Amino acid sequence: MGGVLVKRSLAILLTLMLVVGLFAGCTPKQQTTTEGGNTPAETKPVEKRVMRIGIGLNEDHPQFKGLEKFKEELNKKVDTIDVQLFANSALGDDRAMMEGLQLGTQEGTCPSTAPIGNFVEEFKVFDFPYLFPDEASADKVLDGEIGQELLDSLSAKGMKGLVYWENGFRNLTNRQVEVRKPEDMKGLKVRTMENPIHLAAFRAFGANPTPMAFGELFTALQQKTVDGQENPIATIYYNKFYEVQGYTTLTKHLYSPFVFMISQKFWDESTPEEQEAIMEAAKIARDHERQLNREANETLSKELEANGMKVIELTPEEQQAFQTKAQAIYGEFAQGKIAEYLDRVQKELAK
Ligand code: KDG
Repeated sequence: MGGVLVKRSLAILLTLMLVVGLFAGCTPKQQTTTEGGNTPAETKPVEKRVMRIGIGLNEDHPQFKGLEKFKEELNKKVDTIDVQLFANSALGDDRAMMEGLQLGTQEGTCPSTAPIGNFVEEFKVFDFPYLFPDEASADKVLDGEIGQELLDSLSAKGMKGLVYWENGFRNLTNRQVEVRKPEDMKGLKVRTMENPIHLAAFRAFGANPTPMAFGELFTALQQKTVDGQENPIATIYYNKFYEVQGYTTLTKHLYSPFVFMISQKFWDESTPEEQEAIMEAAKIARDHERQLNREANETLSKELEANGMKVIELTPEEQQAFQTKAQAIYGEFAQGKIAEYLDRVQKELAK
């Protein structure tokens, strides 16, 4: 009798061990690390959170290289975040991606500051043409107190502004006219970003501006829906605008910053160690991206010419004519909080 009981207990125990063993084998999200490539040395469950980051530019652009750097640096510091990168507006245009951050459908993006003004009004301070004379002045303001205050203001809108990267000084391209003075732009249909100050500036120059998502731009230029557009040299080159545009005029009418941002939700759900790692990686990537972008903007004019474009360098007097036209719109947009920020930026630059 006793023998039968012992046998039954043993059978139950064996069955239980088998079931537990089977389930353990099926447990998902297990990362097996092997030492020497032979036997599993350690089995530890790794809960990775996905961070999808989208941009409008393509994989060749310094902005994407910056994202790759961010991913590499973050991976060195933490193994709990799975960074996935999407170029070419695959997740939408700048505005849609910021809305994606708010809705939780994506975790990161890096828009130009121009469309951010539609979410936080004060960001429009960066849209005044000819505000920054050079990159060093922009760095000083963006990486200083004013830049930080503006980044912090994004949190209330569900976005965590990490740091500023660089898009750069924007220049005009068009299909048919050698533009040297504002009058040459008369009636030219120019695509701008979605921003009222940019639209007003191009109207003041004499053009006929129209806002459009970046993802639609190449086709619009190709199909002649618009005659021209404005972007930094790196974008003109890496997006092959020379295939559909004949002229680049180095108007340098606006320094365009990028804001590298993630959703506030992702940030809040991160541990202090992850937050520190995200911030450090974002800064290393910023320095890398700025360096690559500056090199590109310096050297790629020649490549545009090699690809058949005429690149027009303006004399200081010609440049001044654009600047004078742009100055006329300052009063209309420098109102309330934007005026306060503009005043602070100008004082900082004068120091
Ligand atoms: O990835 C950034 C782009 O989405 C966009 O900001 C580029 O300058 C740009 C433009 O003209 O739309």
